[in-house]
Amino acid sequence: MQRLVRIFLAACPPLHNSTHPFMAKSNRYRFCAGPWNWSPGQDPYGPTTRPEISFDEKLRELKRIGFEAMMFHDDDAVPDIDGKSAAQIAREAKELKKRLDGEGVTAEMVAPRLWFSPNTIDGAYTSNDPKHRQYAIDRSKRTIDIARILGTDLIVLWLAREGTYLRESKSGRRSVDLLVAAFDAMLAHDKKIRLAIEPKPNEPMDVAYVPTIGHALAIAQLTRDPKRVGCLIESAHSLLAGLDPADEIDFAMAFDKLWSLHLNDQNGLKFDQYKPFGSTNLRVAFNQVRALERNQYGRNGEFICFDVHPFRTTTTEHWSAHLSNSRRTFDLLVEKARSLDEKKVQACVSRRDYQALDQLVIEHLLGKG
Ligand code: XUL
Repeated sequence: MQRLVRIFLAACPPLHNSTHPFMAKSNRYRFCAGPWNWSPGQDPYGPTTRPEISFDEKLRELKRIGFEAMMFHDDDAVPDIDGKSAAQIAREAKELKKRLDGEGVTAEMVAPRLWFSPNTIDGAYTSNDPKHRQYAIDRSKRTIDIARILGTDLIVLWLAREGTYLRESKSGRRSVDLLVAAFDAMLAHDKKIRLAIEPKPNEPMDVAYVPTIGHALAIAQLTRDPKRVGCLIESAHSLLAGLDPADEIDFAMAFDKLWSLHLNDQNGLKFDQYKPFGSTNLRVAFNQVRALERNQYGRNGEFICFDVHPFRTTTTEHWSAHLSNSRRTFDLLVEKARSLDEKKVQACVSRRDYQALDQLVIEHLLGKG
């Protein structure tokens, strides 16, 4: 596959040429990354391989590679949030907003990080301990307060520990009720915010309660204001559920509920790999881009976020390459999606000649038509 990627990239003109035929057409896409995407390289088996860099450096890098927005966990925006008063949190969030405005960078979303605290060992909103469930709701309200100050109405909920290691330890039915109660408390806290649920089938839990977009959109219907509960798709999470992320995109967009997107890639059913977009399966990436194009993703101001990490082997001087490469691959695939000969596609479809359709797509990706 890597050889295929090389051949494919070699067949295309360089993107830094501003006269490139599709640059103007694709400029409605705007790009975003989070501070955690400049990670220092640790994994469960070894320590960091790069020094931490400051938030200021990350912001500079984000701008250097032409991204317009940053996404935040609550404690990316206000570090050590649990030890701070509401007033202090508000003060620090305002300082951050000033910094972002000064750089012309938008805050895309804020997400409560509900998987680090000793209060969320047994889950957050679905913990068996009522004090811990209250902690999760109170912290989510602080996240909403930060989002309001940063000027975004989007709260992303990756339900990291809402599931079980052991099915008998919780009731699935009760967990649905608890999730709805938590979402309702957030919706009541601020009448303008929207919740984007980010499903993932496993990791860190053995089995999660909200594994797919279908689950996310179904639970949205049980809340006090279903219009304000949508979803975020992360490519790897769909792949880990054994689904095609392009289908998840089409499904969410049929409901007008795809409010954010984490593009990345994943080699099979293993740990979450955060690989650069298109790195493992270029054709699956192509179909995600086609789905975004046919649904006009971005028309309401949504961003393309890349939730990718540098390989552990990456050295400091190439620290942003996983992000700029993901964007370059995305742009190239936009060109490929726009230049696919739809008449030929339709002719294959009407003859029911999917063998020819398969080859048409392969050769198109290989630069042969
Ligand atoms: C976890 C993950 C997170 C969320 C944001 O798998 O992808 O980075 O996207 O909390």
